[in-house]
Amino acid sequence: MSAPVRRGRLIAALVGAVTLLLGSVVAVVAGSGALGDSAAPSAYAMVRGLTSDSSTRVPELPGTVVNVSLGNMGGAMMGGRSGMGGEAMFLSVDRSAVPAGTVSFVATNIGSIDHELVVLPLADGVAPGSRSIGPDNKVDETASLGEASNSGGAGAGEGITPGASGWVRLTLAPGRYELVCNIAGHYADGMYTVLTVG
Ligand SMILES: [Cu+2]
Repeated sequence: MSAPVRRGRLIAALVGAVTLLLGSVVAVVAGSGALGDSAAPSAYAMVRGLTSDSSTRVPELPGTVVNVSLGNMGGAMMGGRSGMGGEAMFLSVDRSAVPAGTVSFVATNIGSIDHELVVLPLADGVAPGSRSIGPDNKVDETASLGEASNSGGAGAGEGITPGASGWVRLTLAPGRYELVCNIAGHYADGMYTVLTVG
């Protein structure tokens, strides 16, 4: 047996091994893809939310900027309701007190369902979270000073989608304010916090 023949068989064996290896990698990728589509919708929504987050460009906003995080635990499978006695959703701020004047709110949805930010006055001595909830599962927002509910834009809209941000610029007098999400059921599930303006 000559050397070239031996080398030829070796190459053939290597090509065969590589082909088998590639085949199994493709099978593994295809398998995990099918699993991801059918068995893990919340994980898919989370990844989609994280990737679309970077596509929201928030412009330079005037005054004191308050960053608001809107979110919910449990993902899409929870269907937007906790079923565990509330507090399954949250609305949090990066600062709880700001000077009076121009205040810009940037609301970012880090959850898996739509949310919004509504700014309401809060009377002295009244605890946040104590508003009465109507038959539509919302609180009265007729006294609203403004809202960020526009995905990737300013002001009012149809709700901020997962991963997106909305913003609103307000002029606030000294006092207490309650920041809420007034999508049906969300206030009852814990989406409120206090902002003190002074
Ligand atoms: Cu909400």
